[in-house]
Amino acid sequence: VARRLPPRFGAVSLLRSARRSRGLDDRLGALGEATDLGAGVLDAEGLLSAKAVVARAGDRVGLGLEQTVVALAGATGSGKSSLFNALSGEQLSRVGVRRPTTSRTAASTWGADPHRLLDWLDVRQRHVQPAGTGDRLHGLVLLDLPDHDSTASEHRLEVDRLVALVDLLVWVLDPQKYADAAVHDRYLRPLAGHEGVLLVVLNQVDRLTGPDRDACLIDLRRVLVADGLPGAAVLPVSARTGEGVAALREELAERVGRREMALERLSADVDREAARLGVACAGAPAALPGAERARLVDALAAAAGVDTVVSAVAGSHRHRAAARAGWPPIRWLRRLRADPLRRLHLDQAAADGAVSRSSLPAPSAVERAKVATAVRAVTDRLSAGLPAPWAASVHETAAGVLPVLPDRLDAAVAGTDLGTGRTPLWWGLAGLLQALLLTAAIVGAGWLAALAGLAYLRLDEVATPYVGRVPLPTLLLLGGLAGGLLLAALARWLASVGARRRAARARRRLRAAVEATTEDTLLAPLGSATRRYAEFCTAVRRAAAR
Ligand SMILES: Nc1nc2c(ncn2[C@@H]2O[C@H](COP(=O)(O)OP(=O)(O)OP(=O)(O)O)[C@@H](O)[C@H]2O)c(=O)[nH]1
Ligand SMILES: [Mg+2]
Repeated sequence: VARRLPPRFGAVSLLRSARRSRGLDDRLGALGEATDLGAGVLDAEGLLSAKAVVARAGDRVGLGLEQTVVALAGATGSGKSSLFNALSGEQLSRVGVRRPTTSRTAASTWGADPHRLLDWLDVRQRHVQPAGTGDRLHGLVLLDLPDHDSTASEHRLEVDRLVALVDLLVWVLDPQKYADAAVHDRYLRPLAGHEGVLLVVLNQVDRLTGPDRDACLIDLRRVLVADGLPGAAVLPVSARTGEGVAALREELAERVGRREMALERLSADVDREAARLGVACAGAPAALPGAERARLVDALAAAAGVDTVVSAVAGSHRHRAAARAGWPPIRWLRRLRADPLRRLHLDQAAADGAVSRSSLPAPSAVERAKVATAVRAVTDRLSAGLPAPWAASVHETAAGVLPVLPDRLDAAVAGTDLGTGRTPLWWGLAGLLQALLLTAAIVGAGWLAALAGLAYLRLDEVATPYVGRVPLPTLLLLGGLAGGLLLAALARWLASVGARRRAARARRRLRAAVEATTEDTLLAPLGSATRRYAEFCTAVRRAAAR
């Protein structure tokens, strides 16, 4: 292989091109990443062309860098086929007076087996130069394209297809049509800044006198500067007289020998796509201020019925305290009423996992509106600095979450341990005391009834024990009743103190649960939508960095 390589092509060049290829590899990887991150957010068509560049680069590099594909492109009659023949040293392409002449791309190749590459390019008409001819052009795959400005539309399609694939473009212009808008707008301006992958040939200079030729070249340069191609190489050539053909061959030999045209071309494509995607990268995502976050959690907590649950916790505590330590004769009245927590399906049975959905009333219209407003405020804030498509994707994420939010919040509330499981010790003691006091009262009452019965029946009175000046049965009855009522009042007061404490604890826990749900269900997806934007822009910057 070394023997067949052009003399300039040494180890240094090989190393350099390996480094370049690695750099390009990284940039292509980044471009691929950017298209993945932009999928579903950015316009699909814009992403498609970036994806195509990544795919094409893989194919092209896979075919090896030993060969360089050069296309002769230009308007009909500019002399592409004439130049193709001149460079090939043979009449390979038909040169005609009927326009257009060339309708199918032809290839002329020097060195290495070109067939895999030409298969990929889908060029059928092939001429392989015999070994030994034009050693300086070793590795050149020269294509003679149809005209781009053809009356035959398939010509233009073929030109566009190949212009996207080749490594180096040689634009063949002629003195009459060199400034045609068609070629400059459509093909040259998009290469702005990438003069390295372009050669401009002014053909048919034999038809111009000396001063005209200079004027024409100066004007052509002016047009190229306007195209954004001030550094483009311009070669005056005549395919007819052979003038400038040697210089063109030399220029081609030099570029083909570098074996970097393919990488340079792909690199230019990556630049173009990265610049296009980068347009959607102005601005940075904003952070969410704490106050706004708190306002959101407040609104969601209200909509989730936290207040209702908290007052039910307090009510349930008082209810159960009264049922255990209240005045026994009226306890049954208590039992007729349901525990406020059970009514919401948030009693102990629910906490044990038996119930996964509460029976909290659905949020009111006002609460729902408040939730929507708070979510919109947060979404607006997070998407404020983002370009339109990314801001829209943040809003879309929020819109997707909004409908599931009530159920998630309800589940969070239903799953919160409200701390109502433990019953205070004094309830049992007070209950026992209430039983004793009631028993005393009943005994006293029975005793007094017995005494009254004896008196009614005029039987002898049994001696009644006294405590001080009060008869014992009377003391038992009145003391039992008064003690029971007093104890019930005391229990009621204690229960209301406990209820307040428990309500406060339940509120803390519920708020924490709502906050966690807000974070998981809403803020995390919104965060990943904005993070995706940041990652996209990082990838685009990596793709653009040479
Ligand atoms: N005077 C002059 N005529 C030329 C030159 N090069 C080509 N021609 C003539 O220009 C005409 C068109 O040449 P082609 O080589 O067929 O042009 P082409 O660009 O391949 O045209 P299409 O295949 O139709 O796209 C022919 O008559 C050529 O003889 C040149 O350098 N000087
Ligand atoms: Mg032709």
